Amino acid sequence: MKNIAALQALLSSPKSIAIVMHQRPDADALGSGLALAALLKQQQHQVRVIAPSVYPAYLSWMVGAAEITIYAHGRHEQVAAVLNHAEIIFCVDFPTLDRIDEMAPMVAQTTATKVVIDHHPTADSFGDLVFHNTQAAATAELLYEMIIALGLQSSIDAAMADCLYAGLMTDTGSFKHPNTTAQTHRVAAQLMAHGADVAQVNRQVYGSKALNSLKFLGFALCHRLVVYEAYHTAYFVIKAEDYEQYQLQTGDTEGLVDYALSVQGIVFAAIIKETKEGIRISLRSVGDVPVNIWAQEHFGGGGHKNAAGGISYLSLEETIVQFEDLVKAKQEILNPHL
Ligand SMILES: [Mn+2]
Repeated sequence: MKNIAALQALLSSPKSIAIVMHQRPDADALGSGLALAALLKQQQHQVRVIAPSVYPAYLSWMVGAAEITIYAHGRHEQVAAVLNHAEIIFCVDFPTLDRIDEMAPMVAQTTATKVVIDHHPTADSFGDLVFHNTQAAATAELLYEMIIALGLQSSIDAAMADCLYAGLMTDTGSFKHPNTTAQTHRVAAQLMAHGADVAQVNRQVYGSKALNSLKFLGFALCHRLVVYEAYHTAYFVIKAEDYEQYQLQTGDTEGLVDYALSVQGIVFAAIIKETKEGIRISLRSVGDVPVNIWAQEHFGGGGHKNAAGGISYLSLEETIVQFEDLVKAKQEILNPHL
């Protein structure tokens, strides 16, 4: 594996290490970051894990989650101190620094060796040592391969295996998205051999929903779903008042977009969400509908070919118009038979 000898050399003596994941971390970012932290701690490194913003409550079972420093919780100075003190900064599950928002300049200006571990398509990767593989279904898959290449497989315990398995499971939609490969299944099998409790991870991630979030799902399907059959497109518009009415927490709209994509004949789905930071857009597609390019072109974002996101600073109404214009402009891709 390219760069692995350099990483091995870097880690050959105890170091002060910061692990940074993307904002609003998902199970892959969090699971990979925490598994890496546990591994490095075993190797006598001093490790701190930083998240730009809060992680979903259904991931709080992950080993070390409680010790994560969350920048958005007023920990600006603490985060700056950790980053400035670090000799190595691992950047996990994001390809460009804008994914860590306000923390971007703080990471960029440090003298630490930046090690990127990621699987998102990108034109310009940053970092001194880059482990980047868009064929990996999840960062967790790539990280597992790195651990093997480093010769540290015997260090993987059940708690770490659970974290990595959660990343694999969620980034593949439970091993059903087209990013799922034979290698993904091999890594999953290895993680089970290392003690990953598949039923328990499933239950914690998918089977521990707050009742209000399920009621919200019913409401959103009845009142917030728009289906454009002619364009093979379906999307949800989630208003700020919906968050309040259903007391939604971070992660409560996770997976909602898949319901739009599961409608018969739909190849393009979206959630348009009113948030404090702006109008967040999540895009999903099936087949040859490149939503990462559309997210980049129209909403300043990016991601994978079939799963991407971005943000709009227009009003909700204007963003919906912009989205509908996009759908119309792409009608030949969305409906080759029009
Ligand atoms: Mn990922």
